[in-house]
Amino acid sequence: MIDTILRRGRVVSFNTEESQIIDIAIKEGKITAISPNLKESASQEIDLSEKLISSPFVESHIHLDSVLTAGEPRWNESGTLFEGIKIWGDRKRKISIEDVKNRALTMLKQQAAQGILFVRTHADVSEPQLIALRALLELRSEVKDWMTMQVVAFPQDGIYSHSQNEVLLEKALEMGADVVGGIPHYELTREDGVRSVKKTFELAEKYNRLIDIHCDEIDDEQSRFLEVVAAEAIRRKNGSRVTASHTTAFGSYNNAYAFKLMGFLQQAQINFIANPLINITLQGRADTYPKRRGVTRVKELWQNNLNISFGHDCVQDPWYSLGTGSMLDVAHMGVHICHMTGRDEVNACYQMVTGNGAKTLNLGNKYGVEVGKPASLIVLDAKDYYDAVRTRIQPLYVISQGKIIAATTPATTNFSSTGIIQNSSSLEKSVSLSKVL
Ligand code: 17E
Ligand code: FE2
Repeated sequence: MIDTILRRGRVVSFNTEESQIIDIAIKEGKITAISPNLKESASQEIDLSEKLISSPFVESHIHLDSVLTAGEPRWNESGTLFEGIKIWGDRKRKISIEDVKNRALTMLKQQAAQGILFVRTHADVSEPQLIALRALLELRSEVKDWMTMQVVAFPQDGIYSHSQNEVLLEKALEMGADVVGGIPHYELTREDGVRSVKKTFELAEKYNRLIDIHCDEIDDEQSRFLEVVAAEAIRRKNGSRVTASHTTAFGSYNNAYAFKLMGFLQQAQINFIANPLINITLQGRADTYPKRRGVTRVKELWQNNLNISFGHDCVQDPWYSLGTGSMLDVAHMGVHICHMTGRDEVNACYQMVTGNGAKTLNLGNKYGVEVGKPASLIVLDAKDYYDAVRTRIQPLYVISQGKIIAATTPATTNFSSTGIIQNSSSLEKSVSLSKVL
């Protein structure tokens, strides 16, 4: 017996933009059939009325340990990365397991309601108790039935800036972090930065983990650790397991160097993550006019067939006091600041918050709307991907591993030219989350 059938949903091909109306059968959390007209019946049947079915959103880069702390203990007045690191340094002296778990769980529910079912979060491991890491590892197992989390051991203050940080990073891997991080541009010297990249690769090999390095997150055109990351990946032939996050300095490199580097990046086949909302706000702060956009060469990386995804990076924290967690907000900002306004380019930006993120996270068979895979998908009231980016609409349904974990009733507006509105209660928007949360 089939558990659930989703009737008359619309799938759209990324390549041809052709759409097809299909039914999807779900049994024991998996997709068992996809066909235009399923004969079988199920205990739960949902008519999707030709609404768009999409793979879920993937949040490939967020710091869940610092979410929802904006203003604590003070506001970031300069708007810079470095003031953010200072403020977080003060805030993290007061963190507890409960504090981190409560804020992170609130965020994960908000993300799930917006169609995100896969999240890679950084956990600051340059804090002697490793509280953020412990909290996020606990949460990773507590939410696994509805949300897939990856935790990066991220040495926010640098690996060599403090004698114990190298030990803490390795301890974090022993404790079960999925990914090794680094922050070479924030090490005390260029040499320490190079050494830190090598250390990250050594640890990844020793513990068989993925790599995600905060790399060249600065407007300084002399910040050139991306070439070191690429060189390590070329020598070790592990590019698909490596990610360079931010790489904002790449936007400031001269074209002659950028062109040479692009060739090395193609050899390395590493993944990239840009964070448009945060890159446009944290970078350019030392400029007068014209001010740089502070974002990496997203369009050129995409045109060179390199895998690039978009992340939110922060929601209401010392680095960025705004944000809702929506990946469509992120894609929308990406379209603007990366000049990705062509039809194919907007579609590409949608892929940067879905399939490209899945590739970065090495999700493999866990991701995608296909027979035999987990039934994890979203339903959007949008004509196509382009329309979804334009409207940034919240999903009608979010289905995780076969269960409907969130359903949203769209807001309706009653318009009256006479100024008399009959029924104002229908203006209310409601979001319901099922018991699994
Ligand atoms: N830490 C960092 O080094 N860079 C960032 N963008 C954030 C935290 C959010
Ligand atoms: Fe980050």
